[in-house]
Amino acid sequence: MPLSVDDLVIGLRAGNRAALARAITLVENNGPHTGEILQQVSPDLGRAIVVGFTGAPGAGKSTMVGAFVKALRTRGKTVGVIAVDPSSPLSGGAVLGDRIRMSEHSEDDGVFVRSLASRGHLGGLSRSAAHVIDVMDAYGMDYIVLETVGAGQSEVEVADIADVKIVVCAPGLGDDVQAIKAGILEIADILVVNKADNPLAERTARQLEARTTGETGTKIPVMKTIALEGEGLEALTDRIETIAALQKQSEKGKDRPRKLLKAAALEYLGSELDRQDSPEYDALAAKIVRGEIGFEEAARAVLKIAAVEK
Ligand SMILES: Nc1nc2c(ncn2[C@@H]2O[C@H](COP(=O)(O)OP(=O)(O)OP(=O)(O)O)[C@@H](O)[C@H]2O)c(=O)[nH]1
Ligand SMILES: [Mg+2]
Repeated sequence: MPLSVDDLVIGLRAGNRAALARAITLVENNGPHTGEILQQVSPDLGRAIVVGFTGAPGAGKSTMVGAFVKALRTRGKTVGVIAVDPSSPLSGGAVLGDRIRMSEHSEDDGVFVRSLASRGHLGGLSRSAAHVIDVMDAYGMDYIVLETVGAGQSEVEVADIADVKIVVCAPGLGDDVQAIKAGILEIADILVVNKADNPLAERTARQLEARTTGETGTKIPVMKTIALEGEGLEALTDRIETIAALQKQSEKGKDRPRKLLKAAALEYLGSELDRQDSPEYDALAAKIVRGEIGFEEAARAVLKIAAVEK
């Protein structure tokens, strides 16, 4: 590597774009120097506001992220964008599409876009995203925007890293609202029904309003947008800024390190369990099959075994 990590971090802090690109490449796959870079930037972290957009494929997330970036730039804010590519080979084109859609910002120094491929296993993706967030934060981005498809557990985890979580829905869900992956709607700070140019949007918005109560027991606000035309994006951006400001003041705003710790612990435990070839696990599994113990009890026993064997 031509530059030392020290020089790289100096460049990053000074807002050097090449240093940003380089640092992201180094940390996104947890390569060598990752620990050193993250350690050196750690005093700079926690300034950026991380906004996650998640939702079903084709709901309009990328279009909305593009419009959101535009709204933020008009307000003089700098933005890093991380598009998380689900592992499906079908999505190769979507990522390309994302790049093209973001290209009106490609000449803009205040915007930096990076796509992450979800190689490897669950948890690896949230770690990669977390690393890239840290690097963008240290660079001085005011906002960091994450786009993820809300299809699997790993995407829920990635979305969970965000300070402000937006779930994007398309109109005409009907009874399918029930089918939206459990746990996705509940994590939202704001639910957005996009494609409000579709007459079904109003009904979908009302169905969502009727159904959703957030983690704190309060109703989750439902907003409508036409991302393609930028309609509703000013109101959405206002709302995001308000929620972000409140969170930065509250304890909840300091949650990111805790969430990352949880993700790291789960990932660690998962890989330990995958590696384990213990007859004790087999015995527990057999007991579950015979109905002698429940899953929760067995899981507690597994944690004990894992702790002892370390
Ligand atoms: N009618 C209408 N179409 C929209 C709107 N927003 C986005 N679209 C279209 O919906 C399609 C999907 O939009 P994307 O922004 O790629 O959706 P996405 O959620 O990022 O899709 P994936 O990343 O593939 O999951 C595109 O053809 C968009 O042009 C909208 O407000 N109204
Ligand atoms: Mg997309």
